[in-house]
Amino acid sequence: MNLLDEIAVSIENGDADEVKKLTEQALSQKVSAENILNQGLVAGMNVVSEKFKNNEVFIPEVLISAKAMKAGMGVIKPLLAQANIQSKGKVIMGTVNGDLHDIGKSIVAMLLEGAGFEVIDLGADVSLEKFMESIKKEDVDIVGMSALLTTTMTFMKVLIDELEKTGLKKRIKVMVGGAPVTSAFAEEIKADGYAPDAAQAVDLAVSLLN
Ligand code: B1M
Repeated sequence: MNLLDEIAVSIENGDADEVKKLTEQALSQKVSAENILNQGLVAGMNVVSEKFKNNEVFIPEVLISAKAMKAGMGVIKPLLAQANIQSKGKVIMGTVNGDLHDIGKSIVAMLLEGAGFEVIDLGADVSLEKFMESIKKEDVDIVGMSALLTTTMTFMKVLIDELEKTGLKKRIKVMVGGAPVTSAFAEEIKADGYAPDAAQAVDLAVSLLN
């Protein structure tokens, strides 16, 4: 097995120490950061993502693998910035105002990152002002909102209305998700897309930008 395959397998195994060690080893053997990213880290995370989609692994395993991926990302991130590698797109993610549930949102953010998107994770309980400030500051392609409470999912329409009012909705796609959210609700509030889980959220983000 070559080093990049070993990195991918270690991501699948959720072995952060091994991923970090192998990533450093690959760099010392002059493997490019881009190859490590695509053929090692992202390849491993893609396998986990597929298994998650097929109910072969579950949330704890995804979180452990995502943490392992982050260990490798930490090693190559400075080099990727220097190499100016094209990201798939820039996504702002947040759990909506008044809602503290951030586990699902974080999984979506990690899988998007694993798939090659640049993700700005605003965390949980994100106010309209904070969303708008970041959207205006960063040249984002997609805004992702997560909500777990029936009482907070209504915030999603508030942000979409604000994006429409400010003219930003014309160039920014909005995706929504979270346990109480449905595709019918997404359609009603004029979101561009809804995904029921993190793996499908990645597919959705890719399709929104194509
Ligand atoms: Co809360 N809680 N909680 N809670 N909590 C729920 C959501 C609830 C269904 C439990 C219940 O009553 N059966 C219920 C909501 C009822 C409703 O509104 N219909 C509830 C309640 C009522 C509350 C409080 C009000 C309780 C209280 O204080 N009385 C309170 C509210 C606090 C607040 O937010 N203001 C509260 C608090 C909490 C904790 C803080 C204790 C904790 C959250 C910890 C944290 O997140 N850091 C918590 C938890 C853990 C839960 C449950 C048990 C689990 C949620 C979770 O993490 N699921 C939940 C019950 C349940 O869902 N079974 C419950 C796992 C996670 C991976 O799934 O977030 O759905 P999920 O994400 C999925 C998909 O939805 C999708 O991908 C993810 C991965 O596949 N997805 C997206 C998510 N975001 C997406 C975005 C996308 C696309 C896909 O695009 C942008």
